Amino acid sequence: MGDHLDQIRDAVISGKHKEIEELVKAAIEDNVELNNLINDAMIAAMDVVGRKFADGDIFVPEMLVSAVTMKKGLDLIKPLLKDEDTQSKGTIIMCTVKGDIHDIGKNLVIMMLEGAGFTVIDLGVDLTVETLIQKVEEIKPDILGLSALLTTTMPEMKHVMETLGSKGLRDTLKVMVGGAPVDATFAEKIGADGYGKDAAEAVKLVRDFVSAK
Ligand code: B1M
Repeated sequence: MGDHLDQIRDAVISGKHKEIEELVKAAIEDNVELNNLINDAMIAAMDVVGRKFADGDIFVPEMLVSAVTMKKGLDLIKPLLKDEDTQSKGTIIMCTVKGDIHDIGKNLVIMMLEGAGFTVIDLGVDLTVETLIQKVEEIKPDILGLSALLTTTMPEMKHVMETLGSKGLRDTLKVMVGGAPVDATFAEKIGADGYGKDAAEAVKLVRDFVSAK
């Protein structure tokens, strides 16, 4: 069991994108818990990659190959997280805010939300507030999820909140924020309705939003 997790973690760290699928398939066949695969192997690997980057031991290209490797692994896990219940529990728009192209965390949150029975519309990364507002007006989701991985893109979340307010779009819309540099204090400060520390907490928060409606 531990072997699988170690091998997958090492493969993501060293960007072995050609080997990752075989490793993940083998772990799934051996009934390794999906939560462990995601948290203890893949996310743990990304933490190491982030530290190596911060220490100057690796650079953007290596970080990118690790990201590609993780995505390939997650793609195999995604279908296994699906809820059998086909009735949607609510609609969520998700995006990474303008200036930020990190999407692994957002995609993971989406996978878990879809697995929990929510309909998720993914608007991608580096999303301008204008496009976002247009989509919120058009789709009228129950919840909007904003992700940011850079300290420099956190102010864009505040900008989005202010724009939603000025357009009168906050009455029925709940807003959840998340991403490594964000915390509950920041969420409260910008007037968001909640903060998801990780994908599991994001699902719990969304369930709370929907049941409070
Ligand atoms: Co970048 N990057 N990166 N990067 N990158 C970080 C974030 C960094 C911390 C690395 C470091 O220095 N240690 C650093 C930011 C520093 C800072 O702002 N303080 C950094 C930097 C500096 C940069 C560039 C500026 C580098 C450069 O060009 N010089 C550049 C910026 C580009 C841009 O966005 N404009 C850049 C680029 C990249 C790549 C493209 C190479 C690649 C991203 C590929 C991709 O996403 N498609 C990349 C990567 C891979 C990382 C690290 C290594 C890993 C991020 C990740 O995927 N983590 C990252 C270091 C790190 O985080 N340890 C780093 C795994 C993922 C599952 O976790 O995204 O935190 P995370 O998501 C979690 C939670 O945060 C939460 O749930 C998820 C699951 O648990 N969550 C939500 C996330 N969103 C949520 C939304 C919610 C709720 C919960 O509700 C809406």
